[in-house]
Amino acid sequence: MKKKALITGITGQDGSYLTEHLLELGYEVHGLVRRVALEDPHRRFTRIGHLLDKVTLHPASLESYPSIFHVVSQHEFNECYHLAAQSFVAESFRDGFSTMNTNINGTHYMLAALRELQPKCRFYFAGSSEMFGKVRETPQKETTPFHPRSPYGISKVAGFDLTRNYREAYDMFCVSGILFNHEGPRRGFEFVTRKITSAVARIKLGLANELRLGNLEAKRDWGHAQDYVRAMHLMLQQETANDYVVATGETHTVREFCELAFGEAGLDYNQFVRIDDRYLRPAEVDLLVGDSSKARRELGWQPKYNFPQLVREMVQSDLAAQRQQSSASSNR
Ligand code: NDP
Ligand code: GDR
Repeated sequence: MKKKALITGITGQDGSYLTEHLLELGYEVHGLVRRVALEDPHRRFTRIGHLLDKVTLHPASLESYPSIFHVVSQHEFNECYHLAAQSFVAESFRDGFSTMNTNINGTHYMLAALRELQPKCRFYFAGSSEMFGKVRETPQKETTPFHPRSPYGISKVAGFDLTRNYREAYDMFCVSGILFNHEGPRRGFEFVTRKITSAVARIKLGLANELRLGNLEAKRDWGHAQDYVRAMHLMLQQETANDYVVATGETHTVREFCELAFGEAGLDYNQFVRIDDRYLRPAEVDLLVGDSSKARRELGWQPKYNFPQLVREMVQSDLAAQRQQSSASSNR
């Protein structure tokens, strides 16, 4: 019997890589998507366009319990990966209310529907290193206290607590991955890594002459999303439910990312990067670096990509895409 997985946030970066991974493992994959996405597939399904004939999509809204309940009542799922969220930290400062609503209530609705209809379904919650925020120790591990610094971080702490509470109160297999930043060519353009690599491509091809950024000294532990979705799957294959930090253990500044990314295209970032206060955050997370030894020991997980490989892949992918776009528009 094929295992059935339900992925919320299947149209996002992680959802698309996780779908590929689960299909390779022989899973039947279902995705929960917004109804508007089904109505506008060319724009909304850019990351899963190549997978559409291999997955089953269900329209639902994270803001509506009945719509989630309906999807969960349609099939018997073995595993549920709850990845959908308003995931952009800066946006959560602009609209903390909708971030909280989507991220906290959406998670609660998923858990409540599973408890009611399929308590045996294993549940993965997409926790985040943003929960550590103003870090109390370095590196951060599963036992490090949380101190979130944004509405987004607060919403993820609430999701983490809900997940743990369903595990303890109802004996359900519910786990949280505490994942540090993970990137790749499918990363959204608003996040700093993709903002940098897409700008490098435009600058290299003479389509732009500067890149405006905020805090260049923030330090992040950046891994590759393809490596991180493997850890999500492994967490749901364990005998007992447990939470795990997933990280590379290396930290780099945004400045270092710029230096490497511009360097990959033969450019000097100093000539193009400008500081713009609009991109500074009211409260910043200065330093993140994770200790993932528990995941490495218990899950047998380790990343395949290192930092320079990640940056190179993102820059080369954006250069190729930009060249293709430029030649397509010059042929018109
Ligand atoms: P993305 O922003 O790429 O994807 C977010 C997904 O959530 C999209 O599929 C989006 O759908 C969906 N979504 C957002 N709001 C709603 C809503 N109201 N109703 C239904 N669906 C919604 O995020 P990532 O793939 O990078 O991250 C996946 C998860 O992991 C998120 O929960 C994120 O917070 C968390 N995380 C990510 C990390 C990272 O570095 N990438 C690190 C740690 C945690 P649509 O396409 O329709 O907008
Ligand atoms: P983050 O990712 O907030 O860590 O959340 P992001 O790439 O947005 O920011 C990383 C760091 O870069 C600094 N920065 C800028 N960021 C953006 N977006 N744009 C800029 O112009 C800019 N200039 C400097 C930021 O201040 C920050 O310090 C990501 C998301 O994927 C979350 O969903 C996830 O939970 C965490 O990673 C782990």
